[in-house]
Amino acid sequence: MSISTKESILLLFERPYEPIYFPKGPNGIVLRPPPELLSNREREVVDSLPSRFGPPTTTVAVAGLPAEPSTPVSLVPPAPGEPPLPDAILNARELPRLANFSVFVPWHRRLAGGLIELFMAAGDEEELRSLAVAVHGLCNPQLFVYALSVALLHRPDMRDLALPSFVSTMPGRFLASDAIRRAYLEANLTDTQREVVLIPRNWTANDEEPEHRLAYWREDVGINVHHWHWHLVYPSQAPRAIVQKDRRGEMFYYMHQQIIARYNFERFSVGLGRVRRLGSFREPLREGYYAKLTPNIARDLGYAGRPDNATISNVSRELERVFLDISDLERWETRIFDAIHSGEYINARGERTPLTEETGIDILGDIVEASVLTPNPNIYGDLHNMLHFFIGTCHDPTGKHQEQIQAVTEPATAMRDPVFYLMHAYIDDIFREYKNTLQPYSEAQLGLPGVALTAMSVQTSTVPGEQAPPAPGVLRTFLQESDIELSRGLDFAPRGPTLVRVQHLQNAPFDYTFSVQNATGAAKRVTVRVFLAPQTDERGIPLRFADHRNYFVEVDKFVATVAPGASELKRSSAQSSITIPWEQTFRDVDTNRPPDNTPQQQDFSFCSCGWPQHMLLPRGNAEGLPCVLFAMLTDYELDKVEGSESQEGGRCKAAVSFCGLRDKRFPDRRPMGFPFDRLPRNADHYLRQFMAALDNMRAVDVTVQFTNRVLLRRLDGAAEATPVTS
Ligand code: CUO
Repeated sequence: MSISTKESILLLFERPYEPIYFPKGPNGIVLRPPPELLSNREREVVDSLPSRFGPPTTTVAVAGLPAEPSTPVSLVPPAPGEPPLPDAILNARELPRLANFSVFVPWHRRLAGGLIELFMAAGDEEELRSLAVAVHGLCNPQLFVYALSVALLHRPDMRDLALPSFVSTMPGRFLASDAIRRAYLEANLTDTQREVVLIPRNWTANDEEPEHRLAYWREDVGINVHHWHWHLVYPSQAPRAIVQKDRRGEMFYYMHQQIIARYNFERFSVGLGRVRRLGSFREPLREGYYAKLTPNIARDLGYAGRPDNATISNVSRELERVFLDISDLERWETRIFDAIHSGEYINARGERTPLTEETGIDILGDIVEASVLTPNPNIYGDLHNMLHFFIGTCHDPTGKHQEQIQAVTEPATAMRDPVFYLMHAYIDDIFREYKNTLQPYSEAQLGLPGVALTAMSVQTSTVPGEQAPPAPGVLRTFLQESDIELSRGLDFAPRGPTLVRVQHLQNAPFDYTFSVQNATGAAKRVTVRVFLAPQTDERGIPLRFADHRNYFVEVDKFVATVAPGASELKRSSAQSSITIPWEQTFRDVDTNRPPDNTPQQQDFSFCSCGWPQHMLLPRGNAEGLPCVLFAMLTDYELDKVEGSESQEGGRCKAAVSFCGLRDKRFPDRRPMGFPFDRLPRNADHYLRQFMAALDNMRAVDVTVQFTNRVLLRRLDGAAEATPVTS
């Protein structure tokens, strides 16, 4: 069996804790590193491998590091018997192989940034593979997977590669450790004896903890994969060309703001109030959390838990090289608020520079996050990343117990912890404070003369197992069980398919119909913006627009042409600009990969960024949660961005609103979240008054009704008619 150089690079994601020279892939390919990268003992092991695993079909000899690499090699002379290695690898070797890696840790970010730069600079596929093999063999596997993933997503020559789902590569970050342990037991059985491993319910807490009502949402594998993937597409430290994506800081603000809005919507669905905002760095964190995940399968060191009412302390952890005080966070916060209220920030040269209406939110996003784009790290520090770290080490702030970080300190797991939402609600509040300093939108900015949205409706398709479709305006959710293949991530286990079954929220597909009256006398291109929000607050009291706007979640945004006169636009929920289908989130690259050199193969990797389709809607409740569906038509001529005309982001289903378009500018000139990102002109107004004089907007009442039935996923992805339980 032959394998291309490129495809053999993907094999490096498989079972990342196993030594590099173990057989990989369904065909047992062995990537054999050059002898100088192996110790004497390893060389002996490599020679004995064919008899240990049965004959591998192919051994691929990987070239040594180039004598004159495209990347700078270390100036430090190698130790006796060691090959000369690039600086980035020498530095990365200082992170212990079995430590947990996180991009929220500045030292880890620097190590990753160095490796990404190294991988990006490799002259060709062969050189990239040699470097990747060297890093795989010598460095921390979590760091390796992160850095190589970012590089493969951004190298032009690798864009047709389909990265495997991270759930299958590193299942310990996404699935309960108990299920992983049972998967190991199953993996030891023959193919016919193996059974699907069921993920236990109520694994992380019980109903005594009110926040546990939302565990189904926070611990959803799909939203956690989305968050991890988003941080891969938007790394905070890497070569500048990768970090400096169009409106990156604004995207950081908007994507996370939408997560908070969605979380609050979900809270209302289960009868909880809006999420509490972290008010002070010194207050007790009522919400404890025990993730029960073992991200590092080779070593039984799970993420640490956090008891109820923990408080953060000054941090002095040699383990991650972080030495900071709470007063540092407070100083950064004060300076950020100074910038917001004075309308000026201090740039790298120490000059006061205006935060303009055009780019202010983007710069503020860079400052608050903070990525390498932050204009003045001495002044503004590293507020958001360090909050993840301070909270996530509050159980052992000096590291004297040698305890691991908590789940909240790593993007792949942070969204599982209730404290993530307190913390990001606080971050969101900073951005809102800034947005509140901007002029409210005028009618001219909000309107679209001559074009009216005269009616809007939604029709949900028949829920499997029911006789008729729901009434118009009723959106439907239920539970579903789906299987995920894990064997690529079960280091040291026997090979062969091993499945786990997860239970998750799902929604029935639905279609929108928009009736449009175009009196301009000519065809008109419009952007259609569609949002959903709860009708009232948690107590059932109508929300004034100034507050209501914070609960609107984007469900779609698309461009359409409306003919003169009356016409209808149709759109299906599956086309949403924020979501990707289940298959893209959990892609099994061995069985679902598009044929080589086909259009479908292009951009396949980038396609994995997006909110999962099964989480498009909030859960709702049994009676039907009263919601408002809002749509707005705007003039595409004013929205469009040169060079980003295509909404579809290449040849895959793109989640443009959350992930942008690959190598293009963000395809909508308006502020992200428009028109809900600013205060209204009249603070006392409600949504209907905000819309009153504007024919291009419409809001209709809908409900989201949840049925507590579990349906099984058919092989074609649809839900089975027969429920597993009812
Ligand atoms: Cu995504 Cu704080 O940035 O979690």
